[in-house]
Amino acid sequence: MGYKVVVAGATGNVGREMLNILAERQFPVDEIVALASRRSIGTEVSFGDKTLKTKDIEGFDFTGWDIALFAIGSDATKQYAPIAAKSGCVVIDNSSLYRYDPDVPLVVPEVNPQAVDGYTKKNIIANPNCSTAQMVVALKPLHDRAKIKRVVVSTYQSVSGSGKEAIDELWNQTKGMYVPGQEVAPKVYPKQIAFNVIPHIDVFLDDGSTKEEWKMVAETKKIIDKSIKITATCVRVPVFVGHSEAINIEFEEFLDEDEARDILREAPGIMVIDKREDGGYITPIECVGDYATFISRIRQDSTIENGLNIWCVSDNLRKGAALNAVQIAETLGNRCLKKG
Ligand code: 2RA
Repeated sequence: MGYKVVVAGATGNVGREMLNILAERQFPVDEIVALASRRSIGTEVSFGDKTLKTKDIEGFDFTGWDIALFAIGSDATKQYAPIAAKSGCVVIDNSSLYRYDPDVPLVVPEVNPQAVDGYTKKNIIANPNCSTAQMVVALKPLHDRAKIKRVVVSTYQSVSGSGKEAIDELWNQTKGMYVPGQEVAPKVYPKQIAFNVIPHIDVFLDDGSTKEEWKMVAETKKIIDKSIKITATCVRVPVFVGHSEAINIEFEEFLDEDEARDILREAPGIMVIDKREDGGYITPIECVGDYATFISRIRQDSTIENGLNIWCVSDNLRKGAALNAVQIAETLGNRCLKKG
């Protein structure tokens, strides 16, 4: 006995990964359907060793379906999530639309699994932003041991966070640097991304921060503890998949680096790779396809009384999106949604 599962946005990077991970983790599926926008109907997508033909999300009847994983962006989510939720299908949404709604749980299963219990208010559960997900996995076990006062984070985010067009732009722009006449002008990004970094993700806000930076602050407070002070600088880098983060943490009390390393080694979802030698740390190219949130460069920050620095890397399409969504479905099933 399993669940009737919908994957909406099945032809996008995240939607395809949702199908891959549902199959990899042998999520109990009795029936599955892949939905896409009209322009992608009929596109074939893989679900383990099966091939699914995508159907039109427009007019789809969600009645009788148990769980819908949404990876369709905020505008389409606004249109279809209420329809699905009203039909009795629990929506696990990867867009930012519902993340800040007090009646919608925002969940990272390693951090606040109990929050899924609140899904009944709107029959919707929100997936956090990719750069938030990996950070809260790293912060929570440390926060439980020595309450976190303040976080300063700089992110190095891959282009896959912006979608397939951005991946193509990095690839073609890089090639174009070597082939005269094949230069590729910036389109997805305001400036060249090949051999460059761009300190601007999402829109600028009145205070000079960007919405991506605001998301990390607001979501971390909702998921872990609203008393934590956070400041973020989010940067786009010429990497295809894998977000990296340099995280500086100030605690209410001293936490020794060795104890922090031991805590992280035992924490759910974390892989510590931390040797003070050439190659003794994780890099984004090594995290691709993995489930783990990797932690390296664990060291005291002696410039403040109770400081610690860590380096955090994870596959933004997996823990940052599709894996977290599937883990929410697993948690929902284990805690409150009976099968079949
Ligand atoms: C990005 N976090 O990396 C945003 C959305 N996935 O572009």
